[in-house]
Amino acid sequence: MSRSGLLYPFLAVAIAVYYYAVFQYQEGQLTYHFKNEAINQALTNGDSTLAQADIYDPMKKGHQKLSSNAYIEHRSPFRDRTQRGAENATMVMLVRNSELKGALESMRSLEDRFNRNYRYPWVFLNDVPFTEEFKEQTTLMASGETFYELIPAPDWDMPEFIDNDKFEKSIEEAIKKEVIYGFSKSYRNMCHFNSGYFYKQERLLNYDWYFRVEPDVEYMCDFQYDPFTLMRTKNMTYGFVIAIHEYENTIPTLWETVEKFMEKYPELVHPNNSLDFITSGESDLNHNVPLVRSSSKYNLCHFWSNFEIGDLNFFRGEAYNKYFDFLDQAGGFYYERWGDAPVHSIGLNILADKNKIHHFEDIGYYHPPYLSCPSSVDVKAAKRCVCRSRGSDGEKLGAPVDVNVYSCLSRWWRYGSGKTFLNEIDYTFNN
Ligand SMILES: Nc1nc2c(ncn2[C@@H]2O[C@H](COP(=O)(O)OP(=O)(O)OP(=O)(O)O)[C@@H](O)[C@H]2O)c(=O)[nH]1
Ligand SMILES: [Mg+2]
Repeated sequence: MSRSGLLYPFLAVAIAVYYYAVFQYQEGQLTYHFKNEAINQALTNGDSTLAQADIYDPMKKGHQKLSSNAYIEHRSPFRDRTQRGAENATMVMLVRNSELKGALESMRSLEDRFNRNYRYPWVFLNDVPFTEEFKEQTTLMASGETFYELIPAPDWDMPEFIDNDKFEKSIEEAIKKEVIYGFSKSYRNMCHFNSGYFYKQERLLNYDWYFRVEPDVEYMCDFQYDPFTLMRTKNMTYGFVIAIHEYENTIPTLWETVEKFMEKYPELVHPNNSLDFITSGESDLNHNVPLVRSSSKYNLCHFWSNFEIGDLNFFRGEAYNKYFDFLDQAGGFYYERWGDAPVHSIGLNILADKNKIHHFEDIGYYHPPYLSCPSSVDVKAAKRCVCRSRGSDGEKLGAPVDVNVYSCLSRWWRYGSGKTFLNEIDYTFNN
């Protein structure tokens, strides 16, 4: 055969090979496309068996790796956020967008130690809208539903009846006297809001119980029970962990205002109140060290309100609201720097039955600069406590605050609902 005679069969074979290759490639692409579609469909339908069977296997020869991370088990969209805990309760965090990292740290700790087994919702409150980043990251950290609420301006801003000049002067004065957070106007709004408005927020009207959480705190022991259920079944109103003294220069006229309130509304003072807790002054409860000086009958003791588990109906009730309105009208949230901790606390000490206030002695808790941790070795082991020895600033932390001289806990044991012993709770090894 001549050379030119070979050319045509050769061209025919080359064209056939070319078209075969193109066909194979396209079929491969199509199969790949449909396979991805099928996987995506399966993922969307929640069919994880099919999805997983076809997901990228790095050991399989020639198995194309998807250009997304779809081979990672696709959890988030199907994550079941249905509440498992039995109570009509929520976590609540007032927080700024800039505190996202601290919010995540607190959430991580509370979810791991408690909420992952109960999936109670989280309600986030803010005086400005939450950023998408804040919402996305906190929702991924939460086990339950999440809600993001913008506080209405009238609930956050300084009330109109406050005299602005007097307010500005009080800020200058507070700066001179080095009152803690005295320079900050927003801190005053925050304390005012936490004292009289958090429980009025529309979202919280759906719930009976709240657990207040702040950014940058840590829960250091497993809960091992639902504190909301404990509160309900033991008929409690309010739970705290730490009780300490307030800085007197933040509240120069708070106590006289409280006394006026009690004179005006004697019928609201509970017959089984815990006024002795906040007015007694013997120093044997303080290692015989003189008490923090106070110029009024108020000994400055209060429950540290960055941790609270409470009955929202108590705060929404008539007695507390008359009390808050009375204090509000006196102006001390803005002319002084009244904190929500002494305001909540004194309200409870006057208006609630002292036996309905519960000291959570078995929740290890850290809010800089103090920590509280169970002292029993057995309880610490059974509840898997890891009590921090250093603060978030790296400073070595002393012993738990509970029985140091700034703590008011011993006074609560004498004048409040008494001391319960941890070994009344069944933490034995075999149960
Ligand atoms: N949205 C919002 N939240 C605030 C503002 N100021 C304070 N908060 C929140 O209110 C709570 C109390 O404020 P903190 O700054 O922790 O006050 P504190 O506990 O007395 O002081 P620290 O020792 O700094 O923790 C925290 O949950 C804060 O995130 C504010 O201006 N806007
Ligand atoms: Mg704080």
